[in-house]
Order: sequence, then C-alpha cells, then structure tokens
Amino acid sequence: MHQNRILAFVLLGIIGIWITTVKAENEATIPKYIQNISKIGLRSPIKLPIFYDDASMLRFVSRTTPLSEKTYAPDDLVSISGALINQAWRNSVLRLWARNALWEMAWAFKKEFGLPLTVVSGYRSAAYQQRLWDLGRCTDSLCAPPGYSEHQLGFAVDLFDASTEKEFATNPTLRKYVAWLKDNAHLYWWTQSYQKGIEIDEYEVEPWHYRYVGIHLATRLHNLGWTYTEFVRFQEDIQRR
Ligand code: DAL
Ligand code: ZN
Repeated sequence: MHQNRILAFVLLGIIGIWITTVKAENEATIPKYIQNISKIGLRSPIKLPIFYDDASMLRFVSRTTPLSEKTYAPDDLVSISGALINQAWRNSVLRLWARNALWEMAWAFKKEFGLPLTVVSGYRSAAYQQRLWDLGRCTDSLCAPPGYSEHQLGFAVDLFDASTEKEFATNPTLRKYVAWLKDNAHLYWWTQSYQKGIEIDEYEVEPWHYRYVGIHLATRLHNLGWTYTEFVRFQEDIQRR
C-alpha cells in the first residue's frame, strides 16, 4: 500500500514536470505580441474564410499570403476622381466601397487642411504590379509581387507625393498629414497596413499606404493598436489551438 502511494507521487511529479516543460516550449515559439494579445482575452469574432475569399471585403494578402487567383481583378472598380481628390494627373480606380469611404475621408481632410487629398496610387492589376518590378522600382521589403498586393484587391491607396519613410518623417507638412491620418483614418474605415516593420507586417513601414477594411475592423484595429497582419496572424493562431 505504502509503496503504491510513493509510486503515485513519483508518477504525478513526472507528469507535472512534463506538462510544465511542454508549456514553456510552446510559449517560447509563440511571438511576443501574440502572447500579449492572448492576455487581452479577445475571442475570434470573424471566421477565417472571410480573410481568404479573393473578393471579400476583408481579403487578407501579405508578402507570404497571395491571392487564390494570382490575376484576380475586382468587378466593381470605379474612378476615384472628384473635387475632393487630387490625383496629380493620374487616374486611379478603387472598389466601390473603398471609393465611397475615400471620399468621406477626403471630405474630412479638406475640412481640416483646406486641401483635396492627394492619391498617387489606387487599384493596381497584377500586370501593373509586375511593371513596377520590371522598371526596377521595387525591393522585396517595399513592393508586393503580382498576386500579393492590397492594391490588386482594389482596397488600397498610396497618399501624398513622397515615397520614402524618411521624407514623411522630416517634411513638417507631411508629418501633419500623417499624424491626422493616424488619428482619423479609422473613422472613415481605413487602416494603415504597414506600421510595425518587416518582422510583423512583412514590409517596411509605409506611412502613405492605407487600406479600406470597413467600420468594424477599422475601429477594432485602431483601439487595439494593431495592424491588419497582426490581427489575422492572431486569428490564425487561436484557430490552431
Ligand atoms: N507597397 C505595397 C506593399 C504593395 O506593393 O502592395
Ligand atoms: Zn501602397
């Protein structure tokens, strides 16, 4: 009897040590931001297929996450031209929802700064994205390959006529605009896709690149201080558990 008890204690001890070791190993492989997110206790509000249907409003793409159909083109593209938009002789289109939301944001921008909102790029087809690479304007950390870009979704815009993060950081006018966008873009259902660098967003920081995501996600991302990539990776992580 006495021996059985000792055996039971020893077995329990071994199981305890094993569980602690496995848990520690798992935690070590989970990125820090996900460990912190887990503490917030957020539950998955959105089913994953929403992120992966090419035409979905929440279609997620990244440097490592392509469209299902690499030459996908939306079927509801409309011109963004209008009194509130300055396109600097370009002629961009976006998906209808994004165009409407862009005009709302441009209205607020005009109210704040008395100027139309400058948009230098909107929808880009796979062929157009390929041309950017062929022209030598791209690097892996700055441009998506064809079939991987938020611009190909018809939901992304590049704002203001400057193309390096440094220019945005040093030019006082651009700094004002960027600060305004950070505080206000979510009110018009947009999010800045690339805020946290390659480790998290898979691209360098792009103060000019905004993506339409709709009211619920834009508000949630703003309140959490997350990028869309962080949000999707978190969703994927909790689906796996
Ligand atoms: N610059 C972004 C990552 C793109 O090319 O879609
Ligand atoms: Zn862009």
